[in-house]
Amino acid sequence: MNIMEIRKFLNIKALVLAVVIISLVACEGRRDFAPLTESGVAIDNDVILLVSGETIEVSARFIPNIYPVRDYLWEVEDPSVADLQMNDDKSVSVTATGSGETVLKITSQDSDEITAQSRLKVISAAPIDITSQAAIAVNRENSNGREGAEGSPKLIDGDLSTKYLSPYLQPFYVTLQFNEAKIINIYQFTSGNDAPGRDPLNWQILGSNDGENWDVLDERSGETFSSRGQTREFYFDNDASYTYYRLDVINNNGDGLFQMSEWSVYTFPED
Ligand SMILES: [Ca+2]
Repeated sequence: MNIMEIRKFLNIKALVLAVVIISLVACEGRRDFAPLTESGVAIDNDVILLVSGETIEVSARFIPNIYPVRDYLWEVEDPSVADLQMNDDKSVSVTATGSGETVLKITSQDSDEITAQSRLKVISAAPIDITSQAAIAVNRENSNGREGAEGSPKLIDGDLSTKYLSPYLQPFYVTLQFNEAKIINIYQFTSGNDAPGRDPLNWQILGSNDGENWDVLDERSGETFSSRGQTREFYFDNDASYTYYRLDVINNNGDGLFQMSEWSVYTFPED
């Protein structure tokens, strides 16, 4: 390198340095937006139901939907009901230990206002299927009659491969009657083997002790089944016992027929 070349090199270095300094200053001046952090958190389940001894993973959803920047703490109000194990991805593993009801809560450690909670209900043993104790009645029977291959008793025969099929016209309801009043807390629906348009879409579950006066116990809308023969479970709050439970199918999924393979109902064990 001769002297001219060295001078040229030094000048270039000075020029590069100047550009870098100017750029940094300019950037600093432009940085008038806050870095993106979560402004909210949500838990999708309103109620989480567990049998004592079970573990499930619960994830929070952050708003906006970014990888969370803040630190979070998961807690249960009553630690005798469940143990928590926090995971690196900010989810939590919840292990039911006792029984009863408590609140599961996630809170940002930077801000008390960024918080969400779910009810956590723990039952001491598995729910009990009492479907076989019920008699079924419908207001729309299969065209081949109650005892036909797709008559209404096929809805509660415990066999997922048989179904109840009938014309769908409003009003449309199916009633289960028990010999003595029962408290039902959970039900399952199993979709039919074909034609998703015949599935229930919007419905209510009602309870009665005289078959005339009904209390609405659960209401669902826009529920769909992602596959044929799929069993979906629904939990609802109920402390009252009823001899009649009724399913009102407010809308099916658009077909002129209704079908479902199974409707089963469950009660909680006595603690
Ligand atoms: Ca069946």
